Amino acid sequence: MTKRVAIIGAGPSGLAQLRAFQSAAQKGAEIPEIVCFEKQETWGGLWNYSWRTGTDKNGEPIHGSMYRYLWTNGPKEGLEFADYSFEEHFGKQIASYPPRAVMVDYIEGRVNKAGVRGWIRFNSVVRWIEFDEEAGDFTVTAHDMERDHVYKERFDHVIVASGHFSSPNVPEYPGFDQFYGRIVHAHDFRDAREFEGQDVLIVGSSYSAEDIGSQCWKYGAKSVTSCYRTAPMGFKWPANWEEKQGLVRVEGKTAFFKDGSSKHIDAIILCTGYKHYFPFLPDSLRLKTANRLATADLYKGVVYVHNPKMFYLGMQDQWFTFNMFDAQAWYVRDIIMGRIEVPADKQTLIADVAEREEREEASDDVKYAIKYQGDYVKELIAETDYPSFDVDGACEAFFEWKHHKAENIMTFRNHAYKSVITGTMAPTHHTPWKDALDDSMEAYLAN
Ligand code: FAD
Ligand code: NA7
Repeated sequence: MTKRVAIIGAGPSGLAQLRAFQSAAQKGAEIPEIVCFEKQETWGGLWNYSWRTGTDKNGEPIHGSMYRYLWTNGPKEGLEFADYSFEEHFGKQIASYPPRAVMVDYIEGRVNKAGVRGWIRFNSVVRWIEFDEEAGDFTVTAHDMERDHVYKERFDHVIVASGHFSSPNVPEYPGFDQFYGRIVHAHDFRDAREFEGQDVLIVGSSYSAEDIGSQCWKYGAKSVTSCYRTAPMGFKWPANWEEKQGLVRVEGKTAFFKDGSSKHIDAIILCTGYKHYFPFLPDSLRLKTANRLATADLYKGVVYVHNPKMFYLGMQDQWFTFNMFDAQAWYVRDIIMGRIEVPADKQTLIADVAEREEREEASDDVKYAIKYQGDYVKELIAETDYPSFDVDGACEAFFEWKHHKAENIMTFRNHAYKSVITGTMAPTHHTPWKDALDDSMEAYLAN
């Protein structure tokens, strides 16, 4: 009997998995029956923009954390699909930090070409998954929101590709309940213009803090104050941006910081990260990990050590994204199709995880971390037929990006890099990022 495989989520990771199976079928292999469950009404995962916050039209928690005017925060040359270049999609080379709408178009282009949309059940929320020890298979309970119908189906394998930047980590500080203004987590941030003319406090010091603060600055906030818990971002900020040590409390419209200083603020944006959250999984199948490069309990970063018939994609903290999801998806496909063998001994799987953790912890250096994840991508693609590409070249693009950010955090997106897939240099964008207020695809492609 043909194997059945369930994929949870049709974001970049789930779509990578569909493309991996389709590519094997295209080469003449017999592939399992694939069912991809997606709770949103379309594909693209986080890259879909929704104005909604809180719950969707069906009452389900909104998945999206994307906001208007988002341009990629790393160069596109680091994430390009090895089997589908930006040039193939757009018919020309494009600038290096595309806005969200351009990225959605690119993501869709590859899967439209592959013709895999029919494998996805949209508006379908996975509610629960159980493993039957005797039968050795999984029962997936799904809710078809269109028909308002809950049903169960059995699968030989489950691949969880539900993302991990959707369920917000929301700390509370003294005085929040009495604050005279808006307090919002990055997950619910939608449009920087809301904060025009305001003194904005950003809590956190990672990607969301940097980019949401920059958005507010670009679209007219009066001032930005960011505060860190562990380490500052340390960029050379514009005159109306100040970075401060940890927040202690707020009182009325005043924020107090660890160094004893205080500041007037109108709004607080919590850029305090996300939680790996899988409400559809029992303890025995649920991944429990921090947001790090060497994810807990995943052999080769994808096989769940406590049940190797179950896989997770894209659960790592991410330097590499789309092409890493591809590397993982091709690898998982080949395990399922019997081309790659997973060691039967659980201790071997656990030892693999321990070795990855130890290697990640060996250095705090950023270049080391980028190379670490690049090496991981290389390790996986060496074992499958995913088109090999110059991963070291992609690491170099990331190193340059880091350098450009250190030079000037408000101009790094004006730089261009060379594609490691086609070897073509990207054009410099026609307008500096800070002046480009229109983030539409038409405006961006007008080079
Ligand atoms: P997601 O994109 O989160 O997709 C998961 C999918 O699973 C969703 O469609 C969701 O609806 C579905 N799903 C979840 N639960 C269920 C369920 N129970 N049943 C059915 N379906 C379900 N990466 C970059 O490379 N460059 C960037 O510039 C960049 N910017 C980012 C900006 C923000 C604000 C955020 C939050 C992330 C950003 N990322 C960026 C990283 C992002 O994680 C990846 O680009 C990518 O979207 C991850 O893909 P994914 O498929 O693993 O997860
Ligand atoms: P990250 O990268 O996980 O960073 C979370 C940040 O939040 C980090 O600076 C944390 O500081 C900070 N944090 C967490 N809890 C607290 C509390 N309680 N108080 C103060 N600060 C806190 O999440 P991001 O949202 O920035 O990025 C996630 C993805 O979204 C990324 O891929 C981007 O591309 C977009 P710490 O250093 O731990 O002290």
